[in-house]
Order: sequence, then structure tokens, then C-alpha cells
Amino acid sequence: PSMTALDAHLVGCRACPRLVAWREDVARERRAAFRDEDYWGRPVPGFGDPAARVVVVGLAPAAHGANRTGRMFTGDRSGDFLFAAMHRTGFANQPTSVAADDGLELRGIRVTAPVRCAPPANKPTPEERRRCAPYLARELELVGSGVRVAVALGGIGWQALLTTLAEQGWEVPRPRPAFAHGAEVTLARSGPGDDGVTEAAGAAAAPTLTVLGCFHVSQQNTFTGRLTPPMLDAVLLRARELARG
Ligand code: DU
Ligand code: SF4
Repeated sequence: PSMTALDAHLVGCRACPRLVAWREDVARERRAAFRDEDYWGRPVPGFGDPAARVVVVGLAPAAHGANRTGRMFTGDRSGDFLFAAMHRTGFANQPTSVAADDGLELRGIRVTAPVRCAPPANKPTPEERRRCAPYLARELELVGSGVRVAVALGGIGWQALLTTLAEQGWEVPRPRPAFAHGAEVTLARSGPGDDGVTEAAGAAAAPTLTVLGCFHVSQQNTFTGRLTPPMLDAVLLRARELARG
């Protein structure tokens, strides 16, 4: 199955009744208020380079951001903050992100989320998070073995990533490392590996995957100065450095 097929399946998903109602209510109300505004009101696929070495994992679409435009992080202040940083650090061809047809392209990076429908108050339930998890898992599989760095924007993305990566055969330490801004956890492939010969032969080539923690780009963090542009730039530049190695 291709990314296109995964996205086609995703955008038709109605598995979470509470989120389906919310995403559609918001869209209906807005369409009524602004007659000619197209409002997506559906699950939101990942966006960017399909063969990215760096994957950024947020939380969920914003009711009036990605839930409106249909493109991850697009059309609200969180996205403005994120894509401006990607542009400064050479991952994006332009600093702004206003609509799905605005010409934005990402190089070497991809943005996605562990929950694909806008949740009320940006708070998905544990059950909704569990239900949506396979979409992130499939997406990471399709991006494939080239992924070297996963940036978690906030604690929910962090937990979702570590769970998914553990399921996909990465050695996640126990107890599980806690989320923090600037946290950096490098994972090796788990596997047979106990056999000294295989280990020696594979050691040089064995790829690792590093998970980086970063405060989420929500206005709660960016307006208060908890997350500043230089802080986000530093995380993205660290991701670029790790992706090169
Ligand atoms: O049609 P496509 O090449 O699969 O691109 C779909 C979508 O993804 C388009 O809006 C550009 C974007 N994209 C990107 O941002 N970076 C890439 O490397 C490839 C595609
Ligand atoms: Fe489907 Fe995920 Fe949306 Fe739930 S949150 S309805 S699982 S796409």
C-alpha cells in the first residue's frame, strides 16, 4: 500500500464518534458563517517529503487550522511558528502556510500527528489516541528505513512515538524516558543481535533513530515565551545534523 492509499483510507475514517461530531460541527458552523470558505472537517494526512529523514509529530489538527485547510499545521499560528522555523533552517521553501494550495514544500522533513481529527480543547481521550495510533504506525512504515530523527512536539507526540517505535522493533529503554524540551533518546534496532559475529558485522552499518523532545508550537507556549523561535530552530538544526550522520 502507498502513502496515497493510506491517506485515502484515513480521510474516510469515522471511528471516533466524539471527534467525528466535533470536526463536522466546527466545519458546519464555520461554513454557515463564511459561506464561501471551504472547510475540510475530516481527518488530516501527514504532509511533506514522503522519503523524509526527519519526521515531526505533533498532537492533533487544530479546529480552525488543519481541520479547516486539510493540511497538517496549516492555517493557524502554530503552523506559522513551525513553518517559519522550517524555512529558516532550510527544510521549507517558504516561511508561510496558509492553505493546502499555497505552494509550500518540505524537503527532508514531514509533519504528522498521532491523532488525525481535531479534538475539543485539543484533548483527545486515551481511547481516541489508541484508535488513531495505527495511522501513524503505517505512515512511519511507508516513510521507511530512511527515517533517522523523530521530533516530538509535546508529551502526547512523545508517548505516541515511543509506543509506535517500540512496536516497530526499536529498543526503547525501560523505564521509558520522560518527555522534556531538549530530550534526546537514540534508539537501536532490537533483534537477534546476541550472536557476536552478526553484531560485529552489522555494527558499522546499523542505523539508529533519535527521538527529540520539543515543546509544542501551540500559542500557549509561543505567546508566553516558553518556546521561542531560537529554541525551535535549535531543535530543527539538531535534527538536521543527526539526519546527516
Ligand atoms: O504530488 P506529490 O509530489 O505527492 O506532493 C503532494 C504534496 O506534498 C504537495 O503539496 C507537495 C508536498 N511535498 C512536499 O512538501 N515535499 C516533497 O518532498 C514532496 C511533496
Ligand atoms: Fe479515525 Fe483517527 Fe479520526 Fe479517530 S481520530 S476518527 S481513528 S482518523
